[in-house]
Amino acid sequence: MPIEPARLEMLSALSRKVLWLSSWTIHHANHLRANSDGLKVGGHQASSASLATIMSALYFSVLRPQDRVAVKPHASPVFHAIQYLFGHQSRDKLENFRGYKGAQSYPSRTKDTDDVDFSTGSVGLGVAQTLFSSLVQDYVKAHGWMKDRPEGRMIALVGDAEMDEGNIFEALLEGWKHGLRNTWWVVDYNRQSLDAVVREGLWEKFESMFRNFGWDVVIVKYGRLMQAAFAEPGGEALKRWIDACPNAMYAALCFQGGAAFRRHLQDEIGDQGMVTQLIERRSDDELLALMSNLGGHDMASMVEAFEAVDHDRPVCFIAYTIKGVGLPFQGHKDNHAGLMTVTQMEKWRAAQNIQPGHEWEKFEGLSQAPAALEAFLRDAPFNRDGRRRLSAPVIEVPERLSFKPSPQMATQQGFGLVLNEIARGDSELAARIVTASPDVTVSTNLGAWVNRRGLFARAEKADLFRSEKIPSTFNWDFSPKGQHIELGIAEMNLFILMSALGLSHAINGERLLPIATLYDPFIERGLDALNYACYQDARFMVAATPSGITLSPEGGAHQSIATPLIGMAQDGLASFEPAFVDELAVIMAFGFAHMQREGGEGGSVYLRLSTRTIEQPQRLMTPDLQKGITEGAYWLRRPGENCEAVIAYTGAVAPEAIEATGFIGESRRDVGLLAITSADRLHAGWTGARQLRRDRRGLPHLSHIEKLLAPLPRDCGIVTVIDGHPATLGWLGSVRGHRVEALGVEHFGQTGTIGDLYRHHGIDANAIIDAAESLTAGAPVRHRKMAV
Ligand SMILES: Cc1ncc(C[n+]2csc(CCOP(=O)(O)OP(=O)(O)O)c2C)c(N)n1
Ligand SMILES: [Mg+2]
Repeated sequence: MPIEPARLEMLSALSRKVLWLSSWTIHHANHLRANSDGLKVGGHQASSASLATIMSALYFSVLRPQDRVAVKPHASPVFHAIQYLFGHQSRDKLENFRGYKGAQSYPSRTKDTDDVDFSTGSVGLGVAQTLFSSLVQDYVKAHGWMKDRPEGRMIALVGDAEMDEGNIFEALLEGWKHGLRNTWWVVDYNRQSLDAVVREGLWEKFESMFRNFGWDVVIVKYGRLMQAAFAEPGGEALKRWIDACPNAMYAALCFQGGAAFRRHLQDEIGDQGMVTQLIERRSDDELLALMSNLGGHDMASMVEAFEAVDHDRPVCFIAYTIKGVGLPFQGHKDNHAGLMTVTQMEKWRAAQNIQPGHEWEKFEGLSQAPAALEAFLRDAPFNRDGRRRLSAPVIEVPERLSFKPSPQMATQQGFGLVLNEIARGDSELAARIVTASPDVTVSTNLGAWVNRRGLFARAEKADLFRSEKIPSTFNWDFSPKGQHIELGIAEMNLFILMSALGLSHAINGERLLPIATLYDPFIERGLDALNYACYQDARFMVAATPSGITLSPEGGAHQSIATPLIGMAQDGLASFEPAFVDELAVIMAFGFAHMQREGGEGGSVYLRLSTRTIEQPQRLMTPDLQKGITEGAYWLRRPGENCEAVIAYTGAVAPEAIEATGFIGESRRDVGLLAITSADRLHAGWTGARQLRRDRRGLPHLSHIEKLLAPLPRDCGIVTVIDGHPATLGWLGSVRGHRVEALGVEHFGQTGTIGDLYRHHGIDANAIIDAAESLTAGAPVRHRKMAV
């Protein structure tokens, strides 16, 4: 349906204002902000301008409150300008764009205050997140939790060069497998990347690819002026010329202006009567206006294209645009970091009837009545429900999670056992857990959980092996009530799905407790997505297993060395590496609660687990022990007053640490054994305590690790040992000034038995004994472990 003229007029006026405000925001940050440190910020004016019309069409007219948008990183100023017009963004924050506590360079859910749906910045991730958010919405709906809330559309505004990011393709395939709905991707087809002009004919590749994955494709190439001109005599020839013009040439002519277009058209089309007249009828300015009237800059074309969609199939819009449209560097291949000069800005300001000093006035220079514009904004469907960020009650977590114990177990096995116990019950916790795994469901011990809770799909699909009565350990039935989402082997997808699931409370108003399982080394494959999930404060649990060189026979390729450091360094992620299953059960209970804590208190959880079967301690889980486990450490053998050496270990090397402690104890007066369940929480506690003390707020505050190490004499040595990078625990010596020998793995591994590899990398009992010996005075330790 053609858009009504009155609405079109309002939208066009607001879109001009958005272009102005977004450009002014950047200009202000670069040229006018007081106390500027002299750094130019660049990088936004041209890239933002591309999307001013499309985003105005969406936010001021097409979007509904339940729709969620991932905005291309460099369109952040456009987003903020729109929110400013809505009254959701302050002038102060715009004036302070990219400054301390100002509006963010790239839209940020957590740092911005104007209702960003998805944080973007690392190109590609936000795009895929819309797809997974749509799957999550389907999950919530299939489980009967949508109530009367309407389905939202998940929309991404995508740069054309952004489409190079591989994670987008991975997501497309996954979306196809799951019958994706309600997803729109709008490609800003300005045919420019950061460095240069993109390849010819890219749109055809996009079109066939999207269609191949079951998407509708809508190409919005020509604006209304163009369409009208094509209908004039000679218009066909003009259209042919536009279609044949190479991207770089079109961009260059947009930069050069109307006279250049005229020269080129005349040279290339020659004197062909009607088309020549068509061109001659227009002044240089009119000709430029015509040639830059691509679909993505034409409000009517965009609104009509969006509103024509009357189904829930996924749609890719390819909207032709000009990078930097309307600005002096439009189309220039170097314009990504281009900034308008003060003189250019002055000229543009005057041309728009904006008086000096009135640059931030919302409706300055527009001919429409301010009250009418105000009313139009107020009545925008997008604003109908007020606050769009939802919340959900906390799901109760039992104080303790149980599992069926055995004397010998591995933490990976324990993880499966704990989940199996949860799955057997009918708690709210059990109902809200949703698991996902990139083709390693069974090999990470999720099998028992999946057998009980089933796989998720919108349509029922029975396990054929079961219906054919062929014996199989696993029940692979799909249903809308299933609680496991099986993914293909793409760890990026796994973490983006975690991000989408882990924001369900805020997006769908229904809390989910997502758990991902994967092999520990492949965390690195999905690391940027994991980082972004944490950055936008999504809440989930990652069980990564097997880890380290302990998976020994599987070889060097699957061994993870850096992941303990990643776990420590990743903001928003509390990482744990328990040695025993009773510790793991405590950590998982803590984790489910931690995932639901508000604000800076909570976060996501990373469990680095192992397939190594080790002897389990038979002990009572006291509150003290529980507290030690969640805070990161406890004494497995408490040191006496004259302690000479402490062995501090993490994870699967527990048997070596225990054994070495026994040997050292024969020759040293007093040896302590410190079990470290979370280097991350210990370190964070220590940093936090120092900060508190510096702030001098309240009484002197000691962190958990400071308290644990306090009784040690000054000359006591500490040997740390972990199947991971030694720096993970190496810092322990700085806590109270003890000498440390940090053992760990620093090189890609060999294949072999655990014994071979621990010896090779120097994390076996004898290496621990050697290290303790070198740190302490006295005769050599009498006994060593015999080679087997
Ligand atoms: C993962 C990642 N790599 C690199 C960048 C740096 N970068 C920002 S935008 C951009 C490309 C811009 O091209 P396009 O997506 O077409 O957007 P346009 O500026 O044309 O609107 C690049 C390489 C980034 N933000 N994220
Ligand atoms: Mg581009």
